[in-house]
Amino acid sequence: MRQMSRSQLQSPRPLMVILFACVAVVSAHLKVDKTFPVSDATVATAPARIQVWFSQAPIVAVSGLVLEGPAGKIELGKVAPGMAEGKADNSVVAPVVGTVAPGVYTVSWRTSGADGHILTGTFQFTVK
Ligand SMILES: [Cu+2]
Repeated sequence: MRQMSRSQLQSPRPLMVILFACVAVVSAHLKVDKTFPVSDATVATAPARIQVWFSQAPIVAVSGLVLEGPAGKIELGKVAPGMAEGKADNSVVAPVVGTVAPGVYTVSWRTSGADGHILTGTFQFTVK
């Protein structure tokens, strides 16, 4: 019995180590640098693509973009790594396949940085 309660007392220690490790990991997560269309912008013409740039290289294989407007989901093409001057530029991009009529649109993105943790977010833009 004594042996058992001693090991139970010691059990919080590994847990604390894990919690501290998580705090360190969270601060290393990628963040959104910029988007196309620009977040909260009102644009005169429907965008031909949706693109999100991050603070570090996104893992494209686990990345997703969803475009949703007043009429529901708008079809997007395959998500690909964004390129600038022949190099991957820490972005993911998808061509807009469906018709984007005037209205307020929400983009939902999903990706991961080097540590493999899935991160998600949204931004909005308006087509007038
Ligand atoms: Cu993480």
